[in-house]
Amino acid sequence: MTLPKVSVIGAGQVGSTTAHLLALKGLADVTLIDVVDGLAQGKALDITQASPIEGFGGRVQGTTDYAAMADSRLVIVTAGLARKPGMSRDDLLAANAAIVGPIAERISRLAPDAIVIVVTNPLDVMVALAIKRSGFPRQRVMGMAGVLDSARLRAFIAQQLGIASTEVETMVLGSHGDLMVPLKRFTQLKGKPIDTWLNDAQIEDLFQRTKDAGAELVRLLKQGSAFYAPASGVVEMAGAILGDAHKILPICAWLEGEYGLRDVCIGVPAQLGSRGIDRVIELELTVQERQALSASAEQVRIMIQQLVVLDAFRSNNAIMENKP
Ligand code: A3D
Repeated sequence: MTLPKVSVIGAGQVGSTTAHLLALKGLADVTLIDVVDGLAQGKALDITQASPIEGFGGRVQGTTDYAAMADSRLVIVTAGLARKPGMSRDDLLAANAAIVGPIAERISRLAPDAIVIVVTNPLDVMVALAIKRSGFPRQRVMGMAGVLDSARLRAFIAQQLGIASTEVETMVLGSHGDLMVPLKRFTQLKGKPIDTWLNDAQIEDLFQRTKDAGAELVRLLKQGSAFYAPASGVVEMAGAILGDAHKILPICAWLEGEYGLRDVCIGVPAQLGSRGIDRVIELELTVQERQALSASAEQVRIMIQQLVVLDAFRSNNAIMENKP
């Protein structure tokens, strides 16, 4: 069976776990690319050696050569620095912009028809940067964060109630940071609203723990940040795209008027299919929910402005000339 080609840029914790899951689930032939010589090759070889045990047939190859991403159906960008204890995601802005900008240009030249999922932090700003520097339409560039933030909240609620996490439905919108917007009205179990299961103080504690979930893991791990659940989030989005599933997931998208927001990237529900984002779904939000989403978008907008000041949206001609 011919599998679609997926390239994963960055063979660190998130990238290699994503490659592993894509292979295990039989979703793709995977090309893993990293600047560190031997890293992507080694991870790919290791994953390949699991194939007879796990019974997957997809090819997994590793390389330092960006040209290997040619003809990818989907490119997943995980390259960049991860947080260290005490750092916020926003502290990564300039360093990761210098990595993601040139990668987006390479994608546009080497895989011009690809759909792109960005994972590198600060997420919402990196998605905006990838759109600008690739020149791709907004339907084909998105970020993974809402699936993870929602999964974290579902897991916390399930733990508290002692039920299966798959029974919990929720929706976390907004930026991937302190101003993320967990929607209480859209949180339910078996059709019963969350406030029939938990009191307001308990719900607020779980919302706060979700907002702090990344930092909690950074503190515990001491080196690096979360990767198992983030990789699962990316692979859920990849599966929806590769399978043309028209699944509605919370993703980071460039908005052009939806939710009254424009020219900013932010987490919203969207329907995903083989063309990327089929459409952004506009939920009926209360005034307070809308205000929370706007505040979150304003924070992203400030960081986009910081990138404008750094001149990060302009093409780096040196890289364009040196393209492989
Ligand atoms: P890490 O394990 O350090 O891997 C990053 C990899 O990127 C390293 O192997 C680097 O060598 C590689 N790299 C750096 N520059 C380049 C380049 N130009 N081309 C190719 N490869 C390069 O980090 P990680 O995998 O834990 O995290 C990766 C990124 O994802 C970080 O920015 C994290 O903050 C972010 N992240 C986001 C989420 C979200 O939910 C949005 C979750 C987890 C991690």
